[in-house]
Amino acid sequence: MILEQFGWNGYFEAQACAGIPGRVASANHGRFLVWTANGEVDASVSGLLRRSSPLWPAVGDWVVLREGADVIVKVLERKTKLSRKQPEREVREQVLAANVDVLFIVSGLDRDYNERRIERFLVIARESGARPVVLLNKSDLADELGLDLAAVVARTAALSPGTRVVPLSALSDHGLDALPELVAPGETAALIGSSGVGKSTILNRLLGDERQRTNAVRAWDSRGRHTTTTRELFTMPGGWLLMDLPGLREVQLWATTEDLADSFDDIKELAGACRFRDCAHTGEPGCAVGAAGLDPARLANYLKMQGELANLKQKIAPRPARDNQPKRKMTKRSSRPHLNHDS
Ligand SMILES: Nc1nc2c(ncn2[C@@H]2O[C@H](COP(=O)(O)OP(=O)(O)O)[C@@H](O)[C@H]2O)c(=O)[nH]1
Ligand SMILES: [Mg+2]
Ligand SMILES: [Zn+2]
Repeated sequence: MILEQFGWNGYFEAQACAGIPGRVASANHGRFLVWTANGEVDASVSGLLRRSSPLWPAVGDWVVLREGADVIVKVLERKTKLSRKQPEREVREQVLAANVDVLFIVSGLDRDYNERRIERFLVIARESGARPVVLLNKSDLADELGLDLAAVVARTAALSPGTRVVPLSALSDHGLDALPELVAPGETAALIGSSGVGKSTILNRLLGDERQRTNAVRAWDSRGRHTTTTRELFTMPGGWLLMDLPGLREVQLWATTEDLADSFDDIKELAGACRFRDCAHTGEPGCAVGAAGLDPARLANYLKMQGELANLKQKIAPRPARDNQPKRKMTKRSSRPHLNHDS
């Protein structure tokens, strides 16, 4: 069955309902390129879904189209969901991608390499439910940059014990063979990282002959005008799928403090031995975390993200209703979020 080539499985089958199932291969200003068993459809979202559903389709989503119309009437429950806090003042979740099984966190070994950013992406991955793999691209530049590649790999691996770190060079094809082995047929992987780290180059190399498929595709904008957009989801030789996400330099967390703690196993374990149960690990007497001699930058990054998440939790906590307060004037909601390029 062709849908299986797009990642369809029992999890989604169990939710199927009347209509035509399809997978969102790209999302662009309220228009969605949807793969169905009968081919590609350029779809919009039904008025009812727009008004009533908290789920707005994201790339990777399985959706249901109304029979005979290019309209999405339902978004199936997601297996995993990659989110960040929308980079605006409003405290809202932005789903970057849905149903990703493996998250390739890509760094360039040139100026982009930043352990703190990798730690942040690891928390995002933890929250999403996808298995993270760290890719250190542009290994061909290591000599030129005076880097000891093995040492950088070891340092990166120490950020998250158990997480695979793969050095590679998309330019010279070196190390790329490791990637397909990390994703089972029918599974979906996604490439995330700053702009310029080589995500599209990696995708093109893995596609081989089919590399022209990364070219822009024709699509329609929200006013029905013809535009071009970039496809985001690709079927790969070997039967897996790969998603190329736009460059994200800044990722504000949309996660819980538990996701953070799980992502920093070392700190979590040490914290159990702190004298005070609510120790903040900022110089308290008997602090086992402070005494352990961790990399201060790693601890500082942990504490920074912890502060960010505490703040987020406070902001999204529902405020107690007060009947005697004057009703707030309704303000027009901004249009639904779409994935914007940050860098
Ligand atoms: N030296 C070197 N350059 C690379 C490598 N991979 C990608 N690049 C270059 O990095 C630049 C950005 O690549 P691109 O794939 O567009 O990055 P993206 O923004 O993450 O999609 C391009 O000029 C690529 O040729 C690599 O392995 N080694
Ligand atoms: Mg790109
Ligand atoms: Zn402590």
